[in-house]
Amino acid sequence: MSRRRWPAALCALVTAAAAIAVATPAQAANPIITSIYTADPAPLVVGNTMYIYAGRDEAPAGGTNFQMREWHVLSSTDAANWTHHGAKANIGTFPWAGADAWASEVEPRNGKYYWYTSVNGNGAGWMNIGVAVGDSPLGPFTDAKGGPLISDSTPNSSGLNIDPTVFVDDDGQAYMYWGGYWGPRAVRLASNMIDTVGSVVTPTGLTNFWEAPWMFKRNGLYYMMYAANDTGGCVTNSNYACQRYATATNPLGPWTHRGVVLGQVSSTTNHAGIVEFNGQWYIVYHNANAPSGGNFRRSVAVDRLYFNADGTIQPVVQTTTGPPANPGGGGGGSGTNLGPSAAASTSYVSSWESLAAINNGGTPANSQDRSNLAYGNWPQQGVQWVEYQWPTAKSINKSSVYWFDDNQGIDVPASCQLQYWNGSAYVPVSLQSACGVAGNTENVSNFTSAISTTRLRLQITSRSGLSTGVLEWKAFQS
Ligand code: FUB
Repeated sequence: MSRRRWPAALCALVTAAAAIAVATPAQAANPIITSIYTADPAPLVVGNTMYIYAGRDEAPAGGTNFQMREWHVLSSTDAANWTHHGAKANIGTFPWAGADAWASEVEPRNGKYYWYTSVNGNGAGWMNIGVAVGDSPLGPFTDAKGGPLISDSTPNSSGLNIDPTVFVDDDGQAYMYWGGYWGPRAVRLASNMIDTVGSVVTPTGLTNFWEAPWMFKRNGLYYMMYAANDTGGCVTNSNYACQRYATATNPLGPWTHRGVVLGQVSSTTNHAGIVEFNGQWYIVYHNANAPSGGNFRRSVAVDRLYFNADGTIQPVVQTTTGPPANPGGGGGGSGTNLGPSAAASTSYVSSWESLAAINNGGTPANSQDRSNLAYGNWPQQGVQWVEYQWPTAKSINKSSVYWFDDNQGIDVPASCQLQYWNGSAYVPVSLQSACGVAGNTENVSNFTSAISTTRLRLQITSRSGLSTGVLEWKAFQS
């Protein structure tokens, strides 16, 4: 696959162009958006919404190189009907960069959203990894670091420092994988999410790795999907790429190659992400199938992804229809909500608020909605908790929490943790992604496997100088 460098230029124009923000519905079909060309999609689930962060292809018809200056965001509450929110970051977001808004991924942590990007710096070397940060999935995003997180001068960096994928494990340790030109790399990230910790390592076992890693965890097993371009079961012509995958029992490997997830697509590049949403798994990828599309005019598509009972992944069936609408059940969970049948307790409740709010079955309109009571713990700060207790053990595989924010002393928390009583102690529930702290939405937590317990606890850590509250907390029977 040829890649040509193009001169760093036009930053100011980029900023102006990206300021045109739109929120328009897109059709339920593949590609999911055809009003512009989009590429390198990275899905993220926050509450009952799936977001896709994607680059924009602006090459003219017949163009022979990438022209990419912006990163756009789409969202959906059913994985079929998509809203285009426009460009939420661009090359101008990074004052030290000059061109090439290539693949990116957003990772939430501590109530913030970190957008890791491949971008061409102005200085020596070519591609760098930058990181922007915002307070919501839609930003606004600003440069978090003032310079690249990874560059050609990073010891043991990849031959092409592109395509970051960031993963935060249950113990809070964050990892970043990235790389191109057959050079995968990995490094630990600090809890501030904008510094690396320790040495850059070269992971082993990612057979035929070319670029575009995507990391996730399911049932305690780590998965790494990545683009390969070999002709030994991957593609018919090595100008194209497929998505292979490997698994590991340690986040830094060693990895064991498992096969092809997504075969050759109609564009030469192949870049994808995998996510669980409303109880089903999806792959988000790009192809050249939009009208007048091409290798540098790509478009994002979404399809279902299926696991076998042994944890291996079935090869994806690429469709033109996209997946059927999956709005989830009961707003954030599809099983029976065990909250209303539980006895609730808490470390502290303000005398004018009500603990009964958390399991009285309300559906808040937003985080300020007190119409069905509100639980708050002002003036307490730091760690507080609410708990459900049942007379007999319940099997639970999902939780959702709607945070209270009174725009005064109570705000969404800095972090949260689900814990359960194992008969002798409270222990953390293993979640498929970090406990969500977004306002104005249900923060759904899928457990990596169902737990059986009589007591489920939601531990809440406040933001500095603030207290916390809950409007509704659901615990779903598996
Ligand atoms: O879109 C530019 C580059 O092409 C990405 O960074 C790669 O993953 C490939 O899709």
